[in-house]
Amino acid sequence: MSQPLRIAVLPGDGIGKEVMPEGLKILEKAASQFNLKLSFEHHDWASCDYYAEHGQMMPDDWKARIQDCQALYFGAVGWPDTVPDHVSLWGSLLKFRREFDQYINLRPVRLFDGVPCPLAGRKAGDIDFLVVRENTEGEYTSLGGTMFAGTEREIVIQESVFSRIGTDRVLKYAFEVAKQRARKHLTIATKSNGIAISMPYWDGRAEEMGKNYPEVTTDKQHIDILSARFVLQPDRFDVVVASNLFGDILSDLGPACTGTIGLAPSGNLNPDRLFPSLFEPVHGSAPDIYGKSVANPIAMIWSGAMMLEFLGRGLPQGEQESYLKAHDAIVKAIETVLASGPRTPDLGGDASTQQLGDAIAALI
Ligand code: GGG
Repeated sequence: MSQPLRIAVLPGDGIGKEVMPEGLKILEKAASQFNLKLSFEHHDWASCDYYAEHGQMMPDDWKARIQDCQALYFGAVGWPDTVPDHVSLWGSLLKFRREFDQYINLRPVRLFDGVPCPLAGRKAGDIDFLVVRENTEGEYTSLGGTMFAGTEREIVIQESVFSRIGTDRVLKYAFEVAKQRARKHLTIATKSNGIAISMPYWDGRAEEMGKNYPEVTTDKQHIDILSARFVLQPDRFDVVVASNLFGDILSDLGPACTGTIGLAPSGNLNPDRLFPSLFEPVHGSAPDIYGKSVANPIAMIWSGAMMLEFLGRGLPQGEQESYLKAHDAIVKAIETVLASGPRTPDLGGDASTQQLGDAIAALI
């Protein structure tokens, strides 16, 4: 039998600290029910509280502390009252994504039975797609600078980076994922009319990559109309591949169209190397609701299920099944609770974060 899977637990900031215990509650229940071998290692850094004490988001040896873990289970980052958002993000989450080369950010978008949909006439099953977000380059770079600061001639430049390797690998992954799905359709998010160097390049690489996947149909949509169609015609999407910034925006907009961003999970993955990957809710630290125990824990819990599935697939054949079953059981429990169980305020109910976590745990 393999060694226990080592999981670094990093709640981070704000509601990350409230939803994390619910995520762990579910993982521990799943581990006992399905005989999984999980070992949790708890860390209080990668947080603005840590910054307040140490003047940086993470200890100098952060990488050594976690690089032998198979996954990072991450809550949320950001507390703008004390640390500017770009400092907290670049000092933690973006370091993980880059240093561990987690070049895929996989973000499922799904309308569940029982969740009031803000789009008229949609029911469960109508919206079920994946956003594949490029996760290590694109518009998220620290390349650029300022000249003549503080004067009338002030200039601020920030570069985007679209490397051939970076572009091809995210497109390849998106085509592979689309190929395995029933509809086999990939939408390529672009803005090649306005962003006239990097986006035509992105489109051209997509066209080239598509030649290897004749079974996958594609369409290319400018990000503005694509966003409108997320709202007006979400059922037309199957897999959407997008650059770092476009993917970030789409993967908040998509879940908002399915009722609440409080459900949206994500996996930051390196599909070639498998470990360490990072699983986190799409939502941030939500300072406005922190401390009230009203945050929806489902995004954190579903991210945990994604983690079990991803890690399970990396295990020897005989050990995979229990991890995949645990994933399915957690998703089923989420479906059941959303259909008829307690609800947090974002879903129109008055249940607490803990009550929702308890209800899901009871079904596993
Ligand atoms: N749990 C995710 C989180 O804390 N996100 C904060 C955020 O602003 N992320 C930006 C990004 O994913 O690019």
